[in-house]
Amino acid sequence: MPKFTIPKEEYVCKGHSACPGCGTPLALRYTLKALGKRTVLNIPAGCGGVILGVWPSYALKVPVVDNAFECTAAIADGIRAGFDVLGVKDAYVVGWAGDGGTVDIGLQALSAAVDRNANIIYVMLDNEAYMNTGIQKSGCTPIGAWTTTTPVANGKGWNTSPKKRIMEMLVANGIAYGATVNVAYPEDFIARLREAKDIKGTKFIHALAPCTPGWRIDPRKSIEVARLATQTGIFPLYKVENGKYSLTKEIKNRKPVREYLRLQGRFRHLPEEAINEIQRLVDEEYARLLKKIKETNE
Ligand SMILES: Cc1ncc(C[n+]2csc(CCOP(=O)(O)OP(=O)(O)O)c2C)c(N)n1
Repeated sequence: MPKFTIPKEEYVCKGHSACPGCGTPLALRYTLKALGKRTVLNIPAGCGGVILGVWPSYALKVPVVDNAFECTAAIADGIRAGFDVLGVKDAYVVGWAGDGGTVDIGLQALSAAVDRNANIIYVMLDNEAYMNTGIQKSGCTPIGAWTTTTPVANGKGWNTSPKKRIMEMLVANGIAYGATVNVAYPEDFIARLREAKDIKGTKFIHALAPCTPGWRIDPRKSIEVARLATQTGIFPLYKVENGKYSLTKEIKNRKPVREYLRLQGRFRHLPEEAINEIQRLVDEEYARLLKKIKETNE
């Protein structure tokens, strides 16, 4: 008999309106399996806000506050403060925003919450663009990707700016706990949330989740693609606790980034030299991470 480590309870119901192969419902399920029913989600505009349905249909078993884009972390902190006044100690408050709603639009409120060490969990659902409004580039769009605002024509035009180093920014800002998670690794995803929930202060979870129309992938390959992001080292799984970095998923032999890129239409245009350059950048970034792990644990 296999030993199941993932809680059976489901807090995301059937009938949500996410696209087939979307990573967002999985990330929501894992988050709520880890935190349980005494959780309030606080969601701004983006796919996470709209796939849950329109009243009287609603696909979650926990309450959601639908907030303005810029203030996810501020409102989460406000709810926490209200709970504290009321003496509610057993509930978790989660800010849940997309990458656009975090690294671009909601960054100021998030940084201010870290300054106050607000006792909240902030999950950034990273599908690497503004997907809900039609695949525009965000600060988390990777180098090489096609988006509607980085259109490719005549062998050029794809996104050339690197992903914003949001974890680095928040570590420099003094975050209590930070971790990267990936919907292709549910046990690890749940373990990080469980770890985060008992730490006092602001916790940041950077969750990678594929968007099938935005990444131009076969919905049936969504998890395979997400797993390759970690297996190639493009999206390493690690955490930062008390300033100390550690890998949460060791990848012994990293696969070539080509395997990840070639499954996705958003990278289809890339010539061989661009793929080699992306490989070089990923190797460089991975080495930086290993160095940080070494230095912060000495
Ligand atoms: C202040 C404000 N600016 C712009 C919008 C329009 N808008 C709605 S959803 C969205 C994209 C959200 O992207 P992201 O946060 O990455 O989430 P995703 O849709 O990819 O899950 C935008 C720009 C808005 N609702 N409010």
